[in-house]
Amino acid sequence: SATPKPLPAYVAWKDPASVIVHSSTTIETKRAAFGSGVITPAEQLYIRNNLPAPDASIVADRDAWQVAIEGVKAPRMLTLRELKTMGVETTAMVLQCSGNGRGYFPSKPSGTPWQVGAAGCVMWTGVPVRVVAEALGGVVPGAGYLTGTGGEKLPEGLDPLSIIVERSVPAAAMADALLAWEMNGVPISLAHGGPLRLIVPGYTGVNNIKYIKRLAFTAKETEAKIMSHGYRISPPGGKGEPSQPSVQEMTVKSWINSPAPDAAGVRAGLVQVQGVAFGGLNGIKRVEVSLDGGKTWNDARLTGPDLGRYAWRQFVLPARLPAGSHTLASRATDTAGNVQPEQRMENAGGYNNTSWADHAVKVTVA
Ligand code: MSS
Repeated sequence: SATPKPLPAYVAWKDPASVIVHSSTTIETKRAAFGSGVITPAEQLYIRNNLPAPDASIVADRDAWQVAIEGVKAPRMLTLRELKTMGVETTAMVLQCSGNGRGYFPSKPSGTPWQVGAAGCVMWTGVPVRVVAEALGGVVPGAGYLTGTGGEKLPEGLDPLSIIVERSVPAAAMADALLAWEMNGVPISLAHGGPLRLIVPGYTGVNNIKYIKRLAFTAKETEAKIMSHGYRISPPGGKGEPSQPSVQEMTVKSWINSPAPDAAGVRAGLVQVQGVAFGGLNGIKRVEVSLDGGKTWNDARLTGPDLGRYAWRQFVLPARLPAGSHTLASRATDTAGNVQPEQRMENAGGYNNTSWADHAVKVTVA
């Protein structure tokens, strides 16, 4: 239907004009709402919850929040108050849902048909996970994974493993991971995982556990269903299995935000073609823009501050567009030389869409 859904109560503070409400737990930033600055304001940032958000009472006394640290020599509970005494770091990072771009899969995989807006670039402040591990005597030998558990209350009568939000990432990801309490300079809202969130830079959204209640260095991946069968790269038509690759590290991607696909009133003449590019674990070396659907490419200029390899870069190509229809596309290259592919990698869940062709923008210039 054409009537937009209203914002649910726990995110009533979001800007309704900037977002598409798919459901109470899936809210996307409109492509045309992304601005030219590097940081995405909280009011515009997308929302994805696998379970309903916990009660707001968990952010009433933030410093009292407790997280269990396990798989270290001296495992214990730590309060947020204690974590704040242990160290502090700020990292800018692209937070992107694993299914961002699913809406461009012609196979229409089940799940939210996100276009570009299940992503944003945000600043996280917290204590580095490695600092916490060192303070507790170091990681136990043989721990190959970092496992985070979400603090949602689980519905009764169900096998907890079938529903709990618990994910494992390779322990190496610990190098830059944070236990974060601020987002964009203010305490993390409940909707984005306050009071405390695990941040794993360079990894897709699902690996960044909100309201984290347990952080464990483990020998194996968690057996939670969201890990073993969810978020797997399955062949088209197939089902998720533990043997398939998990959706973890992000790879090089870019898209144009302005002019937006449905932009009205683009006038012939000089146009600033703008968008964002990021490399997942790597920084961005180059962005090219095509004004003819990918036949020819021009080097765009990176604009704004470089907030590190996990942040996105804004880019611009000033272009003279004559009246008529144009297909604009962008193609990014990361610092390791990986080039954004033309085609998506087909998979049943509609994950990891980095195709520049899928993200191309058709505009009509008057
Ligand atoms: N966490 C928790 N705890 N829970 C849930 O549900 N989800 C995921 C992450 N984390 C969850 C968590 C997802 S899935 C995502 S994207 C993210 O988160 C989002 O975020 P925000 O803040 O935006 O909402 Mo896909 O891959």
